[in-house]
Amino acid sequence: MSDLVRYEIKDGVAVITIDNPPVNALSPPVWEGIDQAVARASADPAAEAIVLIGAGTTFIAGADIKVFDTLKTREDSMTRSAGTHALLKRMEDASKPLVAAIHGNALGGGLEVAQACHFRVATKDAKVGQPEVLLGIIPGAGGTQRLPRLAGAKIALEMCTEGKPVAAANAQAAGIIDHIVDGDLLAGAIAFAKSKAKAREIRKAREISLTDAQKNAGLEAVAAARAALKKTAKGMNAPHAVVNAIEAGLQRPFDEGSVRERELFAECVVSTESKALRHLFFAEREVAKVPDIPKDTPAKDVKRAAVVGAGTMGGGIAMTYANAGIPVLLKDVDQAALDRGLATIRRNYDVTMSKGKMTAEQVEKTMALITPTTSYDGFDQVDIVVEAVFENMDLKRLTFAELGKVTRPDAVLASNSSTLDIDEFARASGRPRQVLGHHFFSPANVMKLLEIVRGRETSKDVIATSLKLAKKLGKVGVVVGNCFGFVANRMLAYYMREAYLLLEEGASVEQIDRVLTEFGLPVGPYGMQDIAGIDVGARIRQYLKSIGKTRAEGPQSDIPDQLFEMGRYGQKTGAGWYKYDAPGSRNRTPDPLIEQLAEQAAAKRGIRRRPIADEEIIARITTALANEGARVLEEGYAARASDIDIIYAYGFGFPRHRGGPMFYADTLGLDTVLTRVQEYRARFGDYWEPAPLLEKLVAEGRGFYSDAAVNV
Ligand code: 3H9
Repeated sequence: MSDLVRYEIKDGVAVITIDNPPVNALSPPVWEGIDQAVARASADPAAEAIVLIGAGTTFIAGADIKVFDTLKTREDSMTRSAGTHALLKRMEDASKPLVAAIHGNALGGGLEVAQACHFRVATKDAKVGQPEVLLGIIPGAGGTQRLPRLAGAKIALEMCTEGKPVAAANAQAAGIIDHIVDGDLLAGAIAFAKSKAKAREIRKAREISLTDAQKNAGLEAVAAARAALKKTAKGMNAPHAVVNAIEAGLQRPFDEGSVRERELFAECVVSTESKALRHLFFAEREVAKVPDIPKDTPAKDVKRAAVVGAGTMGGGIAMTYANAGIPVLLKDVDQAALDRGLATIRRNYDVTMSKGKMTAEQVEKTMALITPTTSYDGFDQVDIVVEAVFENMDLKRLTFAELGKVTRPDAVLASNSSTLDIDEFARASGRPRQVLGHHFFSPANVMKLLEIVRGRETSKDVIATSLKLAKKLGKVGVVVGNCFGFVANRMLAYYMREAYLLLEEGASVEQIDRVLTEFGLPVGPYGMQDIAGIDVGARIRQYLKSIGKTRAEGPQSDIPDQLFEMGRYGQKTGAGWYKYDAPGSRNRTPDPLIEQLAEQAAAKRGIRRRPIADEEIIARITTALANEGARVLEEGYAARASDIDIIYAYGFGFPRHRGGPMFYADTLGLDTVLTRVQEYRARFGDYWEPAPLLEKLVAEGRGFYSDAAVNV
């Protein structure tokens, strides 16, 4: 038997322990070990029942995701799944009660293994789920067939299409878990198994037959799920595939439904969508491993924090700390500014409460962690200060000089600047080793990305502390270098440049936004600007002009500044790239004025506006991102292409099923991307210049991801 699966007899029960750290993933030897152990227990006269349990902190977090890379074709997958299905049937046919004892997580294949057991017991803090859809696949080990039989189609559909884990108590109410164990899980599971042996009770999920009424209700739930996915799963296949598999299970006998599941799983596992999502799964875990920051670098536990500036960003950052249970001082220059900031925070929490995501008591408790102040009193007690004052170099320098005096020498001093040079603040503070950027994305309490910007002298401890803190704050922290705009906004400038130029050349604001949302972005570039505020970008441009810089190479459109001068700041003023019903409203309509401005801009540039195909919009915008991403990489401002993909997935909602701008470029083939850059250079001018890294990779026949398993 494999070392990863142990077998022992305890109190007359065969205990099978899966011990494959860190999460007991089902690699082929684990599957094999479980199969052999169950067969042995069935034949073992010393065992009256069988318990399957996980060693360490969890039951089973699913199939080993890396193994999917070895499935190159649908046929590979069909063969492998047929083996897995047969194995689970053998388990289910065990001659003695077989009980899954669940703690931590039973996810994906882990929950499917548990469903093939006769009973499931769990600790009260355990969670169960079918998150496969988040990896672009569907449950492939019988989950689409057994789960609806155990929990009903409606719950199965919810769990399989959303992928969210379910708490033990809810899983018990749904019929997935039979018993919650209070106290020692193994002892409770053994006692439960013995009671079932005594009662000679064995329950096979695959043999549960649904009544006609249950089937009909299930088919109604299928139709409702399909309708909902039209909105939520645009451009994705796996959520639809999982509905089809569950539907097949409602219409056909178990074995036939299982064949359909295998077919659908096989289509999904070799798809680009799944490769992209698997890529992001590992990329997200990779970001925390910074090449020159060893794992044992001391990282401080942040227990108290302060935020300077109670504006939109500062308030959102204070909420982020409070939400994580960290007391935070929130400083602004006067009481009026603080009152405004706190009122916004209160409004945000009220919205959360109205959605049922927080109780009134939780809101009060969380808000009590935010202490407003107009002075630096108490700053000598905090482990970190996040500066979120107005984006102005002099003001920020002054703030850092003050922070250098009022905080402890070991306090981390972070700036939320989105564009300014971190090293300038570091110098001003007099403690450059303690200074770095913590670039949050708006709204800071919602967006998961945190760019951790490394200054010239930032110490490794401060970076390690920031990475640990990001996790505690529920953010994905990505370490980036201190270039202009860092990584996210530097690349965004090229994305926006193309969006503006496409408008001037003949596309409309509505077309560009529609094409990009169809591509999978939550909002197009113009809608995004109207939300973020056209004034924000305009003020940054004004500042850059004053120091002789621009955000991106090439021609710059005047239209954004024209809108700014007209006071059209976006949603908040009731007009921007679109017209809105009223200031603050989201109800928008196209505005013919923008067409006029585009006509004027085109005339000024001496170009004739033309109809632009949707494909050109996607091609230009994604090529601009990949080309600039390549520059960021070769200049060393991002450690890995996958860090850029994470930044775009979490910072701008780049469609996850496309894997991020760098992965997407690889799916097209970098030769195609390079050809496009060359073609655009010939058509539009020298500002389209291939990044040397792009040329080098193409010459070497490589992609951004040299690992062939990731390449598609
Ligand atoms: C599936 O089951 C398909 C089935 O239908 C069967 C078909 C036949 N495989 O996240 P963490 C690694 S699909 C391989 O940092 P946490 C992870 O990469 C699967 N590796 O910990 C990391 O490695 P490293 C369905 C895995 O405590 C380490 O474990 N299941 C897997 O924050 C720690 O992970 C899922 O989608 C895996 N399945 O969160 C669940 N899982 O240290 C995926 C983890 O080298 N997993 N690793 O960076 C999770 O959601 C989280 O890992 C979990 C723990 C919640 C379990």
